[in-house]
Amino acid sequence: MELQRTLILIKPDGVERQLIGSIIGRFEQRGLKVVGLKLVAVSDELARKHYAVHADKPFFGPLIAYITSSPVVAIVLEGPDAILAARNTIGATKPIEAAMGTIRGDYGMMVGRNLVHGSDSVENGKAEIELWFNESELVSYDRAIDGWILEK
Ligand code: D4T
Repeated sequence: MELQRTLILIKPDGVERQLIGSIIGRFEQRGLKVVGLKLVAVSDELARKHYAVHADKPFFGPLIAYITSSPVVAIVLEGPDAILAARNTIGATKPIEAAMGTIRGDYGMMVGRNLVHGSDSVENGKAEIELWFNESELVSYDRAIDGWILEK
């Protein structure tokens, strides 16, 4: 297994429905480590950069309106195969198709209100973490000592 990082966003519906703690809890209980965490009021520019791959899709306009409608929680998680572990914890894109026990399966119904984003590849994860976080906002987790390393 490869040690990876993934960018997680708790989207506006998750924040508005006061599910921040429950959602972060799912990842923590699974064993993924939080190495970055902040509340972000998303600008139109940041939203468009994050979802650039969907720029020509019919749902792009509503998607940008949705992600900029309330603050989001941006999180960097680290762990073995973190990309796949997080995506399996989140569940299928359409909540109606997501398995029970996943975040989307347990809390959602609508694809346009699907609660959480998780990076879909190591490469995209790196680019997304760079887009949302400065290096100084991230800490490292040392599995050998089972603790976070704080560089001051
Ligand atoms: P994100 O990127 O938010 O983690 O979602 P997924 O990785 O699971 O799914 P995606 O990239 O295909 O979709 C991005 C985003 O667009 C919304 N969406 C998607 C939508 O509103 N209508 C649609 O038909 C699809 C496919 C939901 C997630």
